Amino acid sequence: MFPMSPTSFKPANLSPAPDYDALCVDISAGLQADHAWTSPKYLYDELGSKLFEAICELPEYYPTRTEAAIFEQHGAAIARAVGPGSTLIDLGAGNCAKAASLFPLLHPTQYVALDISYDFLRAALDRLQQRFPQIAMSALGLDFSNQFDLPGSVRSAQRLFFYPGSSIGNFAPDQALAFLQRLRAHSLPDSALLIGVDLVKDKAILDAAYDDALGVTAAFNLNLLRHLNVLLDADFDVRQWQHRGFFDAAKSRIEMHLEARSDLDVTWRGGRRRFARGERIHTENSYKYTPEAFASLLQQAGFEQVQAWTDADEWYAVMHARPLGA
Ligand code: AVI
Repeated sequence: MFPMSPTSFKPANLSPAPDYDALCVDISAGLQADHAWTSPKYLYDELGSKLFEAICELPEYYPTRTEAAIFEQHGAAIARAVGPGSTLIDLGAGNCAKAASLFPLLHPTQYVALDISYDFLRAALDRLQQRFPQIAMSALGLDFSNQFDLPGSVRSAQRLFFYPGSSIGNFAPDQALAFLQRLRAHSLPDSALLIGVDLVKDKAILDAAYDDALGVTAAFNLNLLRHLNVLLDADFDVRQWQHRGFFDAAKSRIEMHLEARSDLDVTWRGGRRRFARGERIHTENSYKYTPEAFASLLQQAGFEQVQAWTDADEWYAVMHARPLGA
């Protein structure tokens, strides 16, 4: 029988008292590097997550709606590749809305939602369980971008690792390969991967998607400084910085930066730095692939039988693959 309420797994490393000293040392090192940088994970405090949801509604930001359109148009073929009764493992589930919209198409038996933000996830899953009582549900508070373990409550049968939204693009290709290899290591012969991949396209389209007319992406990027002020007790003045977001075709990636509008000094717990006018903090990369390049990355990671569905413009792909030798 399926449990009546979702089960949970909250690992020790997500206790309510994170190691702030280690975090400060980590962020300080990036801010003091020759080319200052921060991890994109700091874009997502509470306001940052809301701003990202707003980005997904923008006319310029095509990935969200294009991925949804691919599921709409090729749903039957995707459902055939997946097969009913899967253990749907949602990597970076957030509010679980994307996976939930696919339940009527994919008919999973178990839904396992993973997200670093456990409390948010727990609340979303409780609501979802009411709507889909026939699906067994578990919430896992895990940072799956690093090494992770799946608890015994996760069924081993028909594991479907679901990684939508082109989040794979926020890893550098070598990190993306390592991540896919970790998924391969958690796969059994009847497991599979269903992943959203943003494709290389015209620079003007990509530039607009990451530097929209309303300035929502600018706000999303600048909000990182507010987050650092809270995390590090820093004194960034948001008005002294501007957003830069552009496609670098040679590196096949979007780069997001924050650029100092004038010479300025910033101090934070454990560090300080003078930024010259025009100097930048590199805040995010978003890699874009050709279908062939991504299929080859999948193969290198130990996946085969790659199937891909794209929109008519070939702006985006949803890919399904099985572990090698399955
Ligand atoms: C979450 N990730 C897939 C987004 C992207 O497109 O790389 C993050 C984002 N950054 C700016 N706009 C959206």
